[in-house]
Amino acid sequence: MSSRAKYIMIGGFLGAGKTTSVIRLARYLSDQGQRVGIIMNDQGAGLVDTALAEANQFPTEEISGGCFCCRFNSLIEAAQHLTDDTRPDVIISEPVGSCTDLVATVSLPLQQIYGEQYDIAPLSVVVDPIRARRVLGLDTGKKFSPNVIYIYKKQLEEAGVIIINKTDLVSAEELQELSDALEKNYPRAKVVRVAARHGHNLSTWFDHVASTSMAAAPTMEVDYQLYGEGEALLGWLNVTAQLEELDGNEVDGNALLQHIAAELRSQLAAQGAEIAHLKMILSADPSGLELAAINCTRTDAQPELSHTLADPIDSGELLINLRAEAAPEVLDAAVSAALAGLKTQNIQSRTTHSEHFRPGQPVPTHRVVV
Ligand SMILES: Nc1nc2c(ncn2[C@@H]2O[C@H](COP(=O)(O)OP(=O)(O)O)[C@@H](O)[C@H]2O)c(=O)[nH]1
Ligand SMILES: [Mg+2]
Repeated sequence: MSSRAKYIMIGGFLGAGKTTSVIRLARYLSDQGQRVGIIMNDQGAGLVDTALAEANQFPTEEISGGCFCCRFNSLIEAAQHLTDDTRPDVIISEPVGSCTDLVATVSLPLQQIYGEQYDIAPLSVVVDPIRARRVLGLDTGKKFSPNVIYIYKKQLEEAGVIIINKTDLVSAEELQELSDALEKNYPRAKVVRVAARHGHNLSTWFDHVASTSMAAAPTMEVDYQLYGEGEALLGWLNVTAQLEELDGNEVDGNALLQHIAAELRSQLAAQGAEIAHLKMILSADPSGLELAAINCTRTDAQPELSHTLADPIDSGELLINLRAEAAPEVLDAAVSAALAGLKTQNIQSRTTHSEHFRPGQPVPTHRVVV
């Protein structure tokens, strides 16, 4: 085996299934005896994804407060930390779901500057089939604004592999139609179909990225003004709160998460805000190993628990990451109201971290033009 670490980046829009896939791939490769490290990236701090990767006990670094492309040196430092700690054979990274131009600003600079240390895999771009069908005009339904869709399509354009995830959510005909449209519009990419959460059909994709290096291709054109405007339409919110049942009675943490998600969803729907990804974790203990997690990836989708707590709790830490097409203040108001409303259930919420913002204009550290 080469002494270079493999660098595998799994991109795709918010909510597509990147984190689920990153954790699946980490497990797949570590079962084959490879040492794996993970790098998570987000615009804010306090990440549900990092907590999930750590709960799976993989060495994980988090780059927060900006994306890989704009914080390239932080990415190198994170990779170096992993190398110092565990000498991984493979580094799997998840970029921010509203980022594009990753080949020119991350993969190629890594290859050109650090090519002796890293072997760069083709860029994977994961899509949710319901979202992708709407974006490609195969279905009607609530969509993002054109500038956000510009980013979505740019993500597809630079993909080496397009992964249609969540195949369990659409019919065989819908899947075929989407797959045909993707192959026609993005002929450079290999298109695969998986259900990451269920572990279906992952090995073709995983073996491909683990064994192949990124192919040379002309740099994609990107209008950074449109891209920046698209990102700025998305509001981001991260909140951490300590929850406590005031009489010390135990409550069902899974039902509590579902209640908070339903409240948030109905408030955002009333504001016409399209949810890109709402994810929340309720941890029962400081180790972060016992947790419940819930996700909602469209305003018209039901929130779903992906991890559940086995036992009732009398207190816990709630982590909320919300990304939606709405002003950040709208997200903050919805979350504040949902948390204050817990009083009716005799639950006190004390916020310990709170930030809401729009991502700033992307200014990549490097941009390699081929
Ligand atoms: N139905 C279904 N849901 C999935 C599948 N893979 C992931 N999800 C769900 O999609 C949501 C978003 O997943 P996540 O990995 O956090 O997406 P990310 O934002 O791209 O990192 C979570 O609720 C996942 O459980 C799948 O194969 N089928
Ligand atoms: Mg994620």
